[in-house]
Amino acid sequence: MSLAIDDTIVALASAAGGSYEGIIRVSGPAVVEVLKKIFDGETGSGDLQSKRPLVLNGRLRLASDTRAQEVHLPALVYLWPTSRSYTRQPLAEIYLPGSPPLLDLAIRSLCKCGARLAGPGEFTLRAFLAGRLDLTQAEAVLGVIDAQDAASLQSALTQLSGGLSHPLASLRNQLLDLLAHLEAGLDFVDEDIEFISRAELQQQVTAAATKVQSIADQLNSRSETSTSAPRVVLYGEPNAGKSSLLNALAGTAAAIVSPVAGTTRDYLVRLVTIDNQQLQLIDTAGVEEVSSTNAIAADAQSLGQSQHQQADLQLLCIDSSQPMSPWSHAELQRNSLTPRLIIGTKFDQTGGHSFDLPSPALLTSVVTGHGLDELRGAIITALRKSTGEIPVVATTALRCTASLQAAATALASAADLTTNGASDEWIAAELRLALDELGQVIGAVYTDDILDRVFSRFCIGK
Ligand SMILES: Nc1nc2c(ncn2[C@@H]2O[C@H](COP(=O)(O)OP(=O)(O)OP(=O)(O)O)[C@@H](O)[C@H]2O)c(=O)[nH]1
Ligand SMILES: [Mg+2]
Repeated sequence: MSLAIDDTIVALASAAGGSYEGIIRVSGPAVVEVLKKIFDGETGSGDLQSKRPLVLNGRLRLASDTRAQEVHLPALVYLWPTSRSYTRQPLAEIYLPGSPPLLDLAIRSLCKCGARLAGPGEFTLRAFLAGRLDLTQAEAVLGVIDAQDAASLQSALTQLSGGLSHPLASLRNQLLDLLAHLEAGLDFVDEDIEFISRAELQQQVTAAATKVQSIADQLNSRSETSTSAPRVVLYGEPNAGKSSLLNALAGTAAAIVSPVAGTTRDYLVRLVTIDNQQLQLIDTAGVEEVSSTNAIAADAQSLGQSQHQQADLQLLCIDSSQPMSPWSHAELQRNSLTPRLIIGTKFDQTGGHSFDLPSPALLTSVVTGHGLDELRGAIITALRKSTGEIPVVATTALRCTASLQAAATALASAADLTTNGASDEWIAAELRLALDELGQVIGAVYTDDILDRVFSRFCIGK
């Protein structure tokens, strides 16, 4: 990967293959000179100091390999002639008829005029090197391009607008201030001048440690799941109506439903999209005491249990047409760390009066459809609350979890050292470690290896 930014790069920016229009992007100090050699056109309106590009209408003159005469192509050029561009250097986007051989010829001609072919992600790399984006935002650009559904697009856009960078950058600034105080104190150690009180130091370091740990935990839970769709697990006693509810929400008869208690023996996963959010809806075997001689039932119980533990959201199903069982009573009392919704099923059989369910229970019926829309809404609201405030794209979670955890650990030990009256030097060393790790996340500290990992996944032209 080339970190040079003083040559001028060119690449196809639109999707490969034939189309009505193709876009070629050129960036570098020589953009204007390169264009002058090959483009005839009039300068449209535009203000050099504006962030808006100049719009040039004209023709591109290309020397054909097969024909003696030049090929003249109608072209529209958007030109950012100063540093007010994506890459913070002169940049042009050339709109041409989208024929692959013509676009190819245009790119080769631009190379003959002084540009060179760009590598993968090199435009975004330049934006990063110029300080326009940090690394998490560069990854978000890729997240936007790769987004498969509205939810992942939303995460990528939030990250692009600084969702992860802003809290991390302000944390780094705060830690840099603390470090400066400590280091100033070290310089005057003989005079016994204190630049920051121990109590203040302890309070700030502990707060930073907690914050970084919580971000690390969020990223960690994100990178562990193989699919980004959150897991919503239906559970409850046999015959409570779990499989019926799965079928109703999934809109297909995926799970077997029957009046025989203990119908579901396995677990069943269905991908469901509600309000543009994709989720995995998981049906489990009804919870019951099973004798150790019934191996299938025992297996069903342990499979259900493990799904239940891995849930992002649990849906406790209780038959609202029956008096509440001791199991349901006990289950309702149990504190659950995982967010949970309580659903009173079979509402159509209650004659409008369900048994004594607690008030936040949602009453549903798969026969009349009662409460199903409310349930869909409640699932989405609960998931948005439970998946944390900072959405991140999966590649960032994978790249940064270890760094954030290392930063959190260093800060926790800095907090311990402060409490135990250790010397400022030790505390400063831990702070430096944390700063270095946080710097790697946003790219304030980077190595070629880190840049390679981030940008090699990009396609050429981005
Ligand atoms: N009237 C009515 N019957 C329902 C409703 N939901 C489920 N049932 C019936 O209740 C019985 C049990 O439903 P299932 O969906 O199989 O229950 P389950 O919780 O999956 O049961 P197990 O798999 O055995 O744990 C079936 O006969 C369903 O037709 C409902 O909303 N209204
Ligand atoms: Mg079932």
